[in-house]
Amino acid sequence: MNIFCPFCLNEHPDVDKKCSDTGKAIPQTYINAFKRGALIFPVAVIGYKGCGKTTYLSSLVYALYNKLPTKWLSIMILNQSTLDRIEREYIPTLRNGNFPPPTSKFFEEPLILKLSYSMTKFSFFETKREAILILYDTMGGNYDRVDTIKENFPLIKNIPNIIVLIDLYSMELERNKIPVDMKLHSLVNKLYLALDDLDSSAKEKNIIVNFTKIDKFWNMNKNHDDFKPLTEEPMEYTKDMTLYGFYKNVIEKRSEVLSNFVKEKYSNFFEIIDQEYGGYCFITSSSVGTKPNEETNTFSHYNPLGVVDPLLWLLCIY
Ligand SMILES: Nc1nc2c(ncn2[C@@H]2O[C@H](COP(=O)(O)OP(=O)(O)OP(=O)(O)O)[C@@H](O)[C@H]2O)c(=O)[nH]1
Ligand SMILES: [Mg+2]
Ligand SMILES: [Zn+2]
Repeated sequence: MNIFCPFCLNEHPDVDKKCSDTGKAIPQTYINAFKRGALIFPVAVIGYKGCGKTTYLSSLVYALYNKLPTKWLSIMILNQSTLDRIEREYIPTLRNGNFPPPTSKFFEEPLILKLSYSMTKFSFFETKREAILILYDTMGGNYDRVDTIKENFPLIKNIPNIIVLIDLYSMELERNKIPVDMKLHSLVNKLYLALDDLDSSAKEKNIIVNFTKIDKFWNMNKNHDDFKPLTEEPMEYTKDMTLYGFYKNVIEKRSEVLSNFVKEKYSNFFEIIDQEYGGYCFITSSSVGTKPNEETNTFSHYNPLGVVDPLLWLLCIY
């Protein structure tokens, strides 16, 4: 039987137990889950330099352990390198109120983890499911040009789910240099061209637009009509909701509000996503849940908000 390899995202015979491309061992737990029919979700986190990708991924992992009701979902880490990164880098950094250093590799070795969850599509019908997440952190510099996307992160061609992180507040501060709609459009435009050149296609990708660092908008006057949908805090995940029956609706309703906002304000960006990409969803998040001290780049209170929404949406649509 062929196994979908989490490292090169191609197939290898299961008896090989390692990736012939990278030489890395494919964990037996991964192979077993694959054979049991676990859903596989390769996900890339992309976005301009400093938009918050590494902080977001760290917070996402933290939130999977600490913010979601275990009634919804439980987690297993599938290899030592993922455990190392979580235990030595991601969690201690955030728990100390610090941010991660800038990413210096074009893309990091993926985090590989397994989620077990129940999908209650109807109140009387509960199905247990397994999903394997293969999460790729990437370097922001990749997204400056079409050729750097192609050369530095060609794996994107085989990754069906893309979280585009956007630090809208910073872009708005710089709008005199370049209009925000153009800067946003440019990112998905370059990605579109790179995917075509790599013999893939934007139409095959689910794209989740994540307006991150949303804490920066919280102090804004709530009546400031221009950015109103961004001044609201993302919801906490609470036990009394079910993953499918209720929370999916919450995400999709919110996405509709945000998509109207984007359509109105950043129409070129909206149209390329709406017309040229596959499924899409808009969300907001704050990886730290508080406004950091700008001078020291540290924060005292850590409470990630909205960070699991992209994954929950993906789990619900498959
Ligand atoms: N206000 C606020 N600032 C954030 C948040 N997340 C990240 N930041 C800021 O953004 C900076 C960059 O975050 P990173 O996660 O390193 O960004 P990145 O996209 O991984 O950057 P590269 O790896 O260099 O492309 C941090 O040092 C913080 O100053 C957030 O949730 N809220
Ligand atoms: Mg980074
Ligand atoms: Zn491989």
